[in-house]
Amino acid sequence: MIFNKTFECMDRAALRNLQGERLRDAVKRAYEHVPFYRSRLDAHGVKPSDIHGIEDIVKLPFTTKEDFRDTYPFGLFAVPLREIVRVHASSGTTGKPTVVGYTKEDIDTWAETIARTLGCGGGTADDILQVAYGYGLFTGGLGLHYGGEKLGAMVIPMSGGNTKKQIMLMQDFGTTLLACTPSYSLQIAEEAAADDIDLKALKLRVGYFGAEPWTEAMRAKIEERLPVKAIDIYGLSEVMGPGVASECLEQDGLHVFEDHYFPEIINPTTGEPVAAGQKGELVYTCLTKRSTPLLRYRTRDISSLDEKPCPCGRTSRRMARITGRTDDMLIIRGVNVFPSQIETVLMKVEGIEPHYVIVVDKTGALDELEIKVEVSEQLFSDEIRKLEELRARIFEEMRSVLSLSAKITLVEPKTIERTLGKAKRVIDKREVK
Ligand code: DLL
Repeated sequence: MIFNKTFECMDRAALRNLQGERLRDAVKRAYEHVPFYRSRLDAHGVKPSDIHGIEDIVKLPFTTKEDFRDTYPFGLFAVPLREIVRVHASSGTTGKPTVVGYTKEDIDTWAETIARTLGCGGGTADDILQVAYGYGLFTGGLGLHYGGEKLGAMVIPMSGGNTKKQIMLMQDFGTTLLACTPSYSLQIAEEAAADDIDLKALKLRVGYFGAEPWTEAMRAKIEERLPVKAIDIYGLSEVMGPGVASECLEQDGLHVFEDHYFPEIINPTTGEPVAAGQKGELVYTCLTKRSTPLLRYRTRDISSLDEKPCPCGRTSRRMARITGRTDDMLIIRGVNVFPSQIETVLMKVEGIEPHYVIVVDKTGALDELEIKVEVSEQLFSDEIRKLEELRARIFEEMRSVLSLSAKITLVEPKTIERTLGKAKRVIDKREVK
C-alpha cells in the first residue's frame, strides 16, 4: 500500500527541485536561528545564498554526535522552546544523552513517514498494529504509535517486555502487524514455543524490525519462527527517529523518504562523496524539520545507495541494509572484524540458536576473540561428540571468513541475556583495561 503516492512516486527531476528548495530553506533557518550553525557555516566560508540547488549540499560542513553533546540540551533548536511540543533522547554509552525536539509540524511529518513505512510493508487502516518498541525517551514506541494512528490502523501501545502478555494480546486482539527490535521478535517466538503456542495459527503477517543491526541470515531465522514478512526499518533520533527509510515487500533495500531526509554516502576517512552505488558512511540532512534543521549529519552507519527503480513503484533511492558502523569495527590482532560477519556465519549453522555474544579481551599483549553461542535444546542433550563437531565446524567457518582464530563457546539454550530493546552483542573488555 503506497500511503502517499504524490511524494513516494514523485518524478525524480521534480523531487530534486523540491529537495533543492527545501535545502535552501533549511540552511537559511539554521543560519538565522541557530548560533551554532551560523558560526559553523561562517568558519566554513559558506553562506545560505551559496545554496541554490540540492547539488550544493556538498558545500556544507558536517554535523556530528559531538555537536549535540556540545550544545546539550537545546542548543541546536531553531525555534523558541514554546514551539517544542515533545523531546526524545538517546542514551550514549557515556555522559549526557543526545536530546532532540519536535514541533507540532515535526510530529506530523514523523507520523507521515511512519505511515509510509507501515504502508511499505503492506499495512493499511484495516490492520492491528502491536507496538512492542519501548515507549519513553526512545523514539521507537511513540514514533510507531503516531504513525500507526495516522495510517488509521488500530494501535496497541504495548511497549517492550511482558512477553507473555504480548503473546496473549496477539491472540486475543488478532494483531496483524508487529513492531519491535529483531532480537525481541525472537524472544516472543521463544516464549510462545515454550508455552506451546503456535504463532503460525495467529493473524500476524508483517514485522517492522529495526533499531539495531541485523543480517539477512537473521531475517531468515525470524521468518522461519514467526509468520511474518520481516521488514527492515531504519531511522535515528538525531534525524527524527524511525521512519527515515523502510523496505517494501520486495525486501531489497530501504526506500528513503527523500522529500524529508536527504541521504549521501561519504568516505568516512576523507569526508568525500563515494562513487554511485559504493559503500561508505551514511549522512543525512533533514530538509523539513522545524525544530532542528540538521545539516549533513554523520550517522556512522555503513550503507550504500541504489538509484535503480523498484518494482513496487516508489521512485525514491534505496539504502542498503546497514552492514555495520564506522565505530563498531573490531580490530583483533590487527584484523578488521565486523560483528555482522560473525552473525552471518553463525546463523547459517544448523543447530545454533540466534542468540550470541562476542567477547573481546586481552591476555598479555594478545587480543582474544570469544564467540559464545547458544545451541538448540535438542543438540545440547546430544552426545558430547556431536557438540564438539559443531564447535569445530563453527571454528573453521569463522577462521575462513574472518582470517582469525576465535574461541567458540557453545552454551546452553536460554543462557545468553535477553534484552527488551536493542541487543548488546559485543563486549569489548579491552576498553576498560
Ligand atoms: O533506533 C530509531 C528506530 C526505532 C529505528 C525503531 C527503527 C525502529 P536511535 O536509538 O537513535 O534510534 O539509534 C539509531 O540505531 O544509527 C543505527 O546504528 C541503528 N539502527 C536503527 N535502525 C537500524 C536498522 C532508533 N534497521 C541507530 N538496521 C542507528 C541497523 C539500525 N541498524
